[in-house]
Amino acid sequence: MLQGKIALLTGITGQDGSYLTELLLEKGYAVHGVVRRTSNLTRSRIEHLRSNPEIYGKRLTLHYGDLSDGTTLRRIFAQVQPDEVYHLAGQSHVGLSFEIPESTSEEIAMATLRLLEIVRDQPRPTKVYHASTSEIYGRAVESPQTEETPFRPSSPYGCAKAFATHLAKVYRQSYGMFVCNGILYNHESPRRGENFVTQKIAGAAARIACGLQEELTLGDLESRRDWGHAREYVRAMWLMLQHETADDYVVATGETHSVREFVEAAFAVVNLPWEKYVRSSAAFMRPAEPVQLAGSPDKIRRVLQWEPKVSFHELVQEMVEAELARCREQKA
Ligand code: NAP
Ligand code: F7E
Repeated sequence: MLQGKIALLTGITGQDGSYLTELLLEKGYAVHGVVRRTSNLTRSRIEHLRSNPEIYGKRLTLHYGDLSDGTTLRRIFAQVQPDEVYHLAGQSHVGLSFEIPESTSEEIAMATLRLLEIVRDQPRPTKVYHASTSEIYGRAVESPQTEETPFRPSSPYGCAKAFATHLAKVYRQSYGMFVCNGILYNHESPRRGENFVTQKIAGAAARIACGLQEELTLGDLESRRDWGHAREYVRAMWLMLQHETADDYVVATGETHSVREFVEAAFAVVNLPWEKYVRSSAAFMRPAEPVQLAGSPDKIRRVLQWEPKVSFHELVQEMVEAELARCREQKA
């Protein structure tokens, strides 16, 4: 167990933030998280940690802050003096980024700049993990993509992340800062936000099976993604900051599946014929889609000995079963 390290997380209430917090607490870290002041105080993904008196207020502390509020972020840094910063916060929905491009770019691109500037001013070296994404490759020139593949983003989200990823490299090269880009491909779990396709499908399959929903409307069923499990991907984030040198790593399974295959697998878990319930509508199609997003995990396997173990079918099964349990609770 590593004693005494202090981690600061932005995006602690998100899917990845919640799994990473669990991992860091297990490893003996004191964990600090930045949370937004919102009208809804429920932070469901970390509620089990917040309500545990052995953890909350002892090894887990939450600070109010917003990515747009540089003075507050600076104050939090001064109080916490983190050894490691995991920058996970930001608008993370690609489809939505076409509707709210300005705030998406602010939260992703400018906020990362703001955070790197704060880290640059810290009195002692602070390691930074930046949550980059496969979306920087967009209309990729090759498949699978590696750390060397040129950036060709195809959405406002991808453009903002490409800026932030490049900036992280520039700060590493120019100021010798320890900054790593984790170029993560889609990773899912029962904690995935409900407007991402996997959770939408898992939730619908379960609710239809329980008689709580009648049909499911999706966008492009032929779209393909490289899907892994979030719990495994946050371990990759941690490993990057434990290595002696800062670098960028693709985190992926190397395997792709279509949205249709996800639907088939999810409805198979509840033993229902998906064709009877699922339809496709232009309303959920995007102005542009990346092509052939499949990542090569070769470098991270070789350098950090990380590899994904949860299979596509295990992931689908876990997500649908978690949704079935929720439905049963709702009905009880
Ligand atoms: P998520 O579930 O959508 O969580 C996003 C987090 O960011 C939430 O904690 C959210 O807080 C916080 N946030 C958003 N805007 C903020 C602001 N202005 N100030 C402070 N906090 C703010 O995302 P995720 O799936 O965990 O992903 C984590 C990061 O990895 C994101 O940057 C995402 O873009 C990136 N990424 C994700 C994937 C993936 O497949 N999951 C792949 C590659 C990269 P609230 O709870 O208050 O909304
Ligand atoms: O879409 C298609 C959609 O929204 C996956 C984020 O975590 O991963 C995520 O971005 C695919 C796309 O994830 C629906 O058009 C069809 O082709 O689940 P998604 P995403 O856009 O890949 C990357 C790596 C990130 O960095 C992001 O933060 O599924 N699709 N029908 C649909 N998608 C949604 N959301 N809803 C549908 O009804």
